Amino acid sequence: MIRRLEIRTLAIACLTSLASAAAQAPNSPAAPSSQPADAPEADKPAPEKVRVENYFVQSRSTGTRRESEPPRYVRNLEKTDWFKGKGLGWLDVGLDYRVRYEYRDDDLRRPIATLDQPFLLRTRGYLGVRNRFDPFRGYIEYEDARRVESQFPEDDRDFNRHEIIQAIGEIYLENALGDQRPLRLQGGRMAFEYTDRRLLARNEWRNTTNNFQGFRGILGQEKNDWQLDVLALKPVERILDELDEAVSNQWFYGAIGEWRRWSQVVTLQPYYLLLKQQQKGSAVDRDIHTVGLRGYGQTGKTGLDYDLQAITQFGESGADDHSAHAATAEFGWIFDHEWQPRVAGFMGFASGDRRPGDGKSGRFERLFGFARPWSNDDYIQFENVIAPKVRVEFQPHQRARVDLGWSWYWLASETDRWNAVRLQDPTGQSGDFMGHEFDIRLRLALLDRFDLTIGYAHFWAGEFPENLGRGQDTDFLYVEFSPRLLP
Ligand SMILES: [Ca+2]
Ligand SMILES: [Ca+2]
Repeated sequence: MIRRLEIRTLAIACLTSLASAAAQAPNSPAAPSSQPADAPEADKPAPEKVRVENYFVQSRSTGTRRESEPPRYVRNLEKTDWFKGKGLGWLDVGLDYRVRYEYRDDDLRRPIATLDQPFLLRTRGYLGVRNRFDPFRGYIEYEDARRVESQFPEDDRDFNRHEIIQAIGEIYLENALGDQRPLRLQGGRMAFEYTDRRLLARNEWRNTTNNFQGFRGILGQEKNDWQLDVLALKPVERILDELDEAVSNQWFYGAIGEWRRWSQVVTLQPYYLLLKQQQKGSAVDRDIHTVGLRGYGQTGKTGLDYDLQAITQFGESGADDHSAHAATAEFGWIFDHEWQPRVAGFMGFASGDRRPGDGKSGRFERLFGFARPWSNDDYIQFENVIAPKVRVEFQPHQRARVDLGWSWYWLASETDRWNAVRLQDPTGQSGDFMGHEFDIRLRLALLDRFDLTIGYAHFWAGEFPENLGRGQDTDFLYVEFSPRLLP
């Protein structure tokens, strides 16, 4: 109870400081952003046309940087050493490899407490055609994901051999909505990330990739002052040794807006998402509506940045009425020092279900998000959780970045499940403290084409897992190499 009160005090303090930050924010009209956009597409100069102002601002909050489209490992052939000047600027090509050694001692997600030391191997390839047969464009991405040296059975987190994870046909109308405001209509299989990646993500940390099949319309582009993306898709089920298939009894719809006109102060992302599931086997009929608003930005030269989000859900889940909520808030400060240290505080909440069989479904539906920013041990998902965090990051060298943090985790409802660890006490007698975690990571760009990441996390189990027989601490160390294959 005392901890709950502390959290409430912390949340109030967060909101109060937001209000004062907003009051201090410069009220100037938006100027174009000086920060370059992620996407290679957006880097493209606009010859013979008035260069459109770039309104895009990247959030500084932890782990929320979206993968670009095409992904970052993809290069335009005109910009590579080998193919420069060969007239191949209409071809995007990518080759990517990653190997990660993991030392996991007493991983609570496993049914037994033991040491496992797997190697995770991932190979990806990408080919994209644009600017040549416009308005027709096409993109294809291959992935091979596998794991060796583990004592546990294969699963779809680590394995998906020889799979086409994207195959998109596109109609691209460059100035359909105004100068440099394209309209893109896509059909096929696709992988993407939206907002802060907590609800929709490719899941870059994991060996396998989230993807969908269906249709997407993209109105505008990243540098425009507004953008609207509409989705009508079926999630793709990963099948280990066979070709993946669209989930037959699910549809996923969405409308995701971005308002960047005021991006010097705030970028606003309102969105509506609908997951429709039909009864099949043990799956019940579900209609889960999600309405959310995220706002992030930086406040002038104060060094303060913020990232705030509120989400509500309603609908039906089987015979139950669904009503769930979630919110996240992060505030960071960058100090004036050559290492650019940033100190941040985060607070996250997602509701849990109060009581099984009471006709109400209260557990937040996490959809298709990226769980990694919640916990380095992959223990926490965006449901039934209260999680405050403190983080520090700095850059001691041009080629080295360090970040570390401490996180605490409580169940939002002590009668609901801790899903990643598969623990639940419907009586609520086992407490609500899941545990706390320290993590540290060093990222090195060793050579121009070779990245090395070393990370460590320690998890101290709290009263909830202890009372249910899983009170072991967890040590998790990893070393990850990823060479870029195209010069
Ligand atoms: Ca497959
Ligand atoms: Ca219930």
